[in-house]
Amino acid sequence: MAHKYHLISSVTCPWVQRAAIVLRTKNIPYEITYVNLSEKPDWFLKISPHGKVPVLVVDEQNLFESNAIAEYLDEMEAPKLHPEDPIKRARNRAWCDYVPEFAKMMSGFYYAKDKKELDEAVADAPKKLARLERALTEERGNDGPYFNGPKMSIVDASYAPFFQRFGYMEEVLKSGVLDGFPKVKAWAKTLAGTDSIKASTVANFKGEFVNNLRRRKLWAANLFEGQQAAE
Ligand SMILES: N[C@@H](CCC(=O)N[C@@H](CS)C(=O)NCC(=O)O)C(=O)O
Repeated sequence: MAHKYHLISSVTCPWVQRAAIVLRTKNIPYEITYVNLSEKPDWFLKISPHGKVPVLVVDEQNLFESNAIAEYLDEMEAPKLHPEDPIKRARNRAWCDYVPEFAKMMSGFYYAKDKKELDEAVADAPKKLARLERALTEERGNDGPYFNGPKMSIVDASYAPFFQRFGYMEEVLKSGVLDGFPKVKAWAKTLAGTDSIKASTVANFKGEFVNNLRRRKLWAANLFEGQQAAE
């Protein structure tokens, strides 16, 4: 019998988006509920051990942590996104483990409190991007366009949310930091054009992203001055 999936989300969360991309890539129908993380409802606190999204309610049971959710979905639902080969699969998992470090670097761009912090984030980026460029060169042995080759994987689902937000920043910042990493740049472009990734957020996601910067009074909001906010 097909399982019933209910994703508990917040609009701009990249970790929820990882789960949503996996669900969409596998064409799994799911219900979604958005919670306000600044006023967490009691029902949410009861089902989320860390008080964080995502939570995936599977029938009557709750799963938390985006990586565990992605792994569960890959075990349960076809098609498999992890590679068949155990070594490749373990290496894919290792690159998923690198996401939090990568995310810290990328979010340094939009969570910077002032111009100095943003400049530091730009200066720090090449170190992390070089690791990914090397991974894409050494892991793949083909022209992609995804992390392992022609097929989407959990690695793609995990990095895509951060490249998407970084892409919005680059539209206005134009740091050109990806230019030194052609494989990463091409990968980010592929992810940005992938339907299951485009469908994994609310429709006016860029507006929501910019609203969030404004709400949190982050320095990067200045870069989007004059751009229309989300409704
Ligand atoms: N390691 C977690 C991170 C999830 C996370 O940080 N979620 C944020 C929203 S993007 C959250 O729920 N924050 C609320 C809080 O920390 O109180 C995962 O991968 O699921």
